[in-house]
Amino acid sequence: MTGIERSAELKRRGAALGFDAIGVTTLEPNAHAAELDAWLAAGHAATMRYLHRQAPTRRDPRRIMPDARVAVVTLSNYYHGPTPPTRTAIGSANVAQYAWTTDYHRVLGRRLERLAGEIRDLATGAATRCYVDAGPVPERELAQRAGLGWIGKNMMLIRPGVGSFTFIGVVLTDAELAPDLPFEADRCGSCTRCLDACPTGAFAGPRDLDARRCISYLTIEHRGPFSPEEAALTGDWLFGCDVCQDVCPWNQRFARETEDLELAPRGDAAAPDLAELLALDSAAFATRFGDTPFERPGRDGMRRNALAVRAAHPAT
Ligand code: B12
Ligand code: SF4
Ligand code: SF4
Repeated sequence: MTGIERSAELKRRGAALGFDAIGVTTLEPNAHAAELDAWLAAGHAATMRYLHRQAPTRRDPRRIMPDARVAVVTLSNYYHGPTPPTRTAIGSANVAQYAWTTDYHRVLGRRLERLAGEIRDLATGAATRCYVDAGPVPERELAQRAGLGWIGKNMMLIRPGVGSFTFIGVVLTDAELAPDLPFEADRCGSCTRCLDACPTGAFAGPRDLDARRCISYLTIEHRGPFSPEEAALTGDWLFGCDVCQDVCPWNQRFARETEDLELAPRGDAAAPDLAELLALDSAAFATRFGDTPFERPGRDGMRRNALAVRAAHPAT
């Protein structure tokens, strides 16, 4: 089997496993390492120190697995349809759509392992390593290079006909697989909707998000209490934020509800009741939300977020 035939067969098998798109790219040094360095130097990573530590590897992804020849990059659509602007009036608060389901690290981690199994079946003896939102892997960069879409001004990987409500997964391998052409076009054009709509003014410029002002960072990655300014920034969002994706015309026109049963929405995660959430002790929180993305900030972080929403909406 040639590399071209193997890539084509792998994409067929990957589609059968439930991936919405698959591309292959080689592991040259990151063409946008300068942008990464400038972003880190500007302090836009906030307290995410691991991004500074991982920078040498993100600049040169071959360091992750020196024998790897290619990255097989996957997209999984998690869109659940248009959302109301706020739900605080009925006693819950906004949760970003990616967190409405069982933690995607688990779901896609398992699926990527099955894809890795297919790679080993097509190339006997091949080594494989799977990543989803973990490790020093420049996932959006690799997805763009694998031809899956372009990087929008909101920094999201956007795929024509699909949009940006997608998870990215990566399998590194030493198997011989033919790479795809990179997606070179920038289809944002003169649009600036995402930059203008961000409720906290978190974009310092196109493709330059200052995490210190980003609701997603504050509600998910920030540790410890909020300052009064940070609490005011989070507004109606209990966990994550979708505004810069919701307003994007490529999502408004093309995003379709996922049919992926493993990513089906769960009511308790999509619209948690604030009073119930605040009443949970650590053990009850772990039982209820231990397999969801809420586990990342944990019970204390989610309490902090819920109290910030309450402070903004005393009636809830
Ligand atoms: C840290 C992180 C965050 C941080 C910082 C976000 C940011 N914009 O960097 C915070 C907590 C804020 C965050 C938020 C979100 N995140 Co996040 N996050 C990550 C993580 C772990 C690292 C990203 C990173 O390195 N950022 C630093 C910047 C500088 O690097 P970068 O984003 O890769 O950008 C590269 C390109 O922009 C390129 N570049 C720069 N200029 C140009 C110009 C051109 C022309 C080109 C082609 C490229 C290019 O250079 C950069 C460096 O290589 C990745 C997983 C991973 N391992 O990559 C997930 C990841 C990016 N997040 C993801 C998601 C889903 C989200 C949220 C939507 C969640 C939510 N709803 O709340 C938001 C979206 C916010 C936003 N608009 O970016 C997905 C994105 C999927 C996609 N389709 O793009 C990822 C890939 C996880 C996954 N496996 O699915 N996230
Ligand atoms: S996720 Fe929300 S707060 Fe963060 S940049 Fe996008 S719109 Fe702004
Ligand atoms: S809203 Fe406009 S500028 Fe922002 S990512 Fe979408 S197309 Fe690009």
